[in-house]
Amino acid sequence: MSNYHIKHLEEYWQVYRNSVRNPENFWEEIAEEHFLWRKKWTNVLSWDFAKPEVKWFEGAELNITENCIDRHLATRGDKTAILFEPNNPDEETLHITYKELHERVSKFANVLKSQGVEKGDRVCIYLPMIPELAVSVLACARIGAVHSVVFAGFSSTALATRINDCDCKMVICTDGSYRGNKTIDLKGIVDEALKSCEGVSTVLVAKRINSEIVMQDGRDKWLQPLLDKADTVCKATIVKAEDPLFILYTSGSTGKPKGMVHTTAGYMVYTAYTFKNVFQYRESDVYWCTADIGWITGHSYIVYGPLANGATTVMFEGVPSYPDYGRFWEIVEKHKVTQFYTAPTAIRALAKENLDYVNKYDLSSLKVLGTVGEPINEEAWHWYNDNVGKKNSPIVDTWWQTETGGIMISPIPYSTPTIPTYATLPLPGIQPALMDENGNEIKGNQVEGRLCIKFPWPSMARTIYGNHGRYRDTYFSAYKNNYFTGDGALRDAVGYYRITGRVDDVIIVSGHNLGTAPIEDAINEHPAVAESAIVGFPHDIKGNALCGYITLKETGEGRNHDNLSKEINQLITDRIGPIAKLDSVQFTNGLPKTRSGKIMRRILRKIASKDISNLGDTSTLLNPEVVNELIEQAGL
Ligand code: 7RM
Repeated sequence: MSNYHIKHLEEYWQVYRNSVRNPENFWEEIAEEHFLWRKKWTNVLSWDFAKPEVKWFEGAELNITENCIDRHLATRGDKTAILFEPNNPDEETLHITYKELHERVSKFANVLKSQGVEKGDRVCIYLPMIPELAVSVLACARIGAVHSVVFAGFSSTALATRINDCDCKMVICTDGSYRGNKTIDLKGIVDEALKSCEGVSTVLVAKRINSEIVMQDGRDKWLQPLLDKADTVCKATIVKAEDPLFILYTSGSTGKPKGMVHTTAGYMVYTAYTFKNVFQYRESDVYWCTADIGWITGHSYIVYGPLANGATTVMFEGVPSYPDYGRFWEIVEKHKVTQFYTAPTAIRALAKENLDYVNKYDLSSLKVLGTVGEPINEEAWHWYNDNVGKKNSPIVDTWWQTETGGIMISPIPYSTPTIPTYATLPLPGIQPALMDENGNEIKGNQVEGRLCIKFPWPSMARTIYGNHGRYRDTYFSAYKNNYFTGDGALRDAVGYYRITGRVDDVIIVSGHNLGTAPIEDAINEHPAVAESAIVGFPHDIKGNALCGYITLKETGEGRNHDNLSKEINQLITDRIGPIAKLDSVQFTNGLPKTRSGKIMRRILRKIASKDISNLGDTSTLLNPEVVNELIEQAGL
């Protein structure tokens, strides 16, 4: 029997050791016992990081939607698969059972077929967080089409780039979307994008906000009438283990976005296994990940991982601040959410607000709290732990990437003792390594270096769409025979990992390597500070000096900035040392963030260096107006 469900720490270590000693046996047993295969593999793994080429479960045939839906029908047909919570709390929650999901996906898949979509074709999905998003993703998978979900907050330029890069022939969108008390004209954005996308012959439009939109004759079709006519049965198209399942774009530090290609069997096995263990999902649990399906977190841990386990997964259309800052907690209470998974940026935003918003609700259903997306600072960790978890729910700080497909380093809740800011231990099958500047592995504990992965895991991206050379150069050339993550990390005395941030966030000041995270942690301790970001800028003597961009809490507004700067530098001196003091401080109303909540330090670096001639790709910014404000403030 394989060890699919880890329940205590000794078991983790035993499973982990076994997974490293014999990775192929380890994954083969899990694959064999927990999934539905139409044909078994002939070879578990073949790999060569020099090419690079990785294949898992070669020879196997399957359909991932049979694993996520059909096989649950007999035992869980009436169980809620997707619990849809709309933007507006007055609108009704929707409970979509596995049976209903099966019918919806089948119908949608038949519509895709009727519109000429075939196995291997790329379909761009540009939808808000409504059931059609999950359903269309699964409908593509049902017929072996490759979905490319583009987050429906991206601009028309960003959308067009992504449609063209992988030659999508179809776009699926809505008339518009709700975001808090605003609506967004999604169809207008699609129309603008398609002016430069010749390959798109069909646009399927779902109605969401009932706005007046222009339908282009021959190209645009309302989804609902097509669904009404569609057959409720759609035989799953059986695909090969290494057939592509989806493409998902991730922004590079420069240049055009990278279309990461994920394949079918390995991705399914890994996301299912990690979902089960990292969230300790039990049959009657209600799991909620607040991410958007437009990000990898939503693909792996709203759709595929949970559904492969027959789970109930919440899909939330709205934002944390509407109708007020209690919305998340209201939903937790209403649906008795057991696992709650969100991002540090959301936690910090909520921590800025009155605690009454949290305390008003009964959060006692919660068993596991998760975080992902960036290093979580200590203050945010404690706020989450104290006020949401009531010191009673373990926090899983899950480190992973779009490229890794699934969670790589994370505590197993109720097994791994947690420490704030530590992602702790590698999951079974994951072999991390820390590297020094000369490309050598740093062995032992209490060391810091660049984080690599030495051995393939089932859900790793196989290539960058249309550019295998870039895939090799970006991930497999810095450290021979290793996958390079782009992150720095330290390993403490007991072997726990702490991710210190992107390696490009390391700033060398007077010859000292300073990570941005600990300095930001120190600044954030100041009671008036809401959020901060540190960047380096050229300095005649130090090489680099530090500039801090700081947003204040309501309580800090109106305070004298010179005094605040002094207090903040004193905190940094106390926590890290005078070497890490800021040479320049800019108080601001906001920090430039990507739509997935990551601070775009690249832009701050430019402003701090007083070089704004070329700000690079800003199409993924959530709040471009902040950039102008910062530029003005800096007198540039
Ligand atoms: C899942 C996701 C990947 C980058 C990654 C890190 C950072 C993500 C954590 C984290 C510290 C974490 N995919 N990151 N999780 N840093 N602790 N728990 O976010 O492709 O969008 O981003 O995000 O730098 O390389 S992603």
